[in-house]
Amino acid sequence: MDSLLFGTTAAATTASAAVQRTHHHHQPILDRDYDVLFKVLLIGDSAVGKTSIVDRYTDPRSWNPSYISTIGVDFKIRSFDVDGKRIKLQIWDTAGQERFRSITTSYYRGGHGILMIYDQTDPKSARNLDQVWLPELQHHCRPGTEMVVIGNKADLRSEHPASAAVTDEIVSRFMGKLKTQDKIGADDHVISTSAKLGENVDEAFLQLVKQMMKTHHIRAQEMERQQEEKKLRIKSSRLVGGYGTSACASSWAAMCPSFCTLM
Ligand SMILES: Nc1nc2c(ncn2[C@@H]2O[C@H](COP(=O)(O)OP(=O)(O)OP(=O)(O)O)[C@@H](O)[C@H]2O)c(=O)[nH]1
Ligand SMILES: [Mg+2]
Repeated sequence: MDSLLFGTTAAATTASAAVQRTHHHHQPILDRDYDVLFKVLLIGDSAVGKTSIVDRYTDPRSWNPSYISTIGVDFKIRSFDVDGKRIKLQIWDTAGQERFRSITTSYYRGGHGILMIYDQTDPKSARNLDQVWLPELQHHCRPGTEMVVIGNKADLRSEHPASAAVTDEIVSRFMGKLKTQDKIGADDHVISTSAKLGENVDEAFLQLVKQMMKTHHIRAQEMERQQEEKKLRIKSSRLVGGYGTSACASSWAAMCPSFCTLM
């Protein structure tokens, strides 16, 4: 009787430990504070206002008129809801200075979306979209990375009308090129922001989120389809005794490597 009791208790303890382990194993997924995680990168020449834009976006009251050049990469977070889904943005604010290039480009690969930024009164920053930033992006980003072009410092246009006109000209040629190469949609246009006045900053991020959501949605559907196929394969493999599940799972992960970060 004693041993039976003892046995039962021991079994119960083991079972509850197993439950706890299972529970513990699943906890990080249940406790996560988002449905979708997007990694967003800001790129563009030094001093175009990347850090000012991120600061405005993550803290609406922030504005710093003095220029403190970013060293390497900075990192900020903002979460919000879209269509009942909790979206979390991991924002990587890269340094524009060339000496940090090897550090900053190592972040491109993990990005789901890119904000490409120039200064509306600095023709050189616009020329470099084509000469520096697009090649960097093509070289280091995953295919399918979403992109939005931002013209910052809209508030300075009236002070520098001549350079603003030259910059506009360069950018419209660049946008034309992106469209013909299908890098952006036919209706996509430059978003004009002023980090100083806090104008259009939220809209710029929202535009990118919309584009990333579309891609995400397509990926999610594709995953569901593949999962269904996998179930069918497992069923049929039980019948014929073929296919290992783990082989299916790993080829599935290889086909969609970025999905772990999305879901
Ligand atoms: N007038 C005006 N000034 C701006 C605006 N955005 C940024 N600035 C100023 O431009 C300077 C450079 O801004 P940052 O945000 O540091 O530029 P950055 O692109 O992060 O530069 P790096 O970190 O070197 O790549 C700072 O003095 C900002 O205050 C804007 O919309 N209007
Ligand atoms: Mg910066």
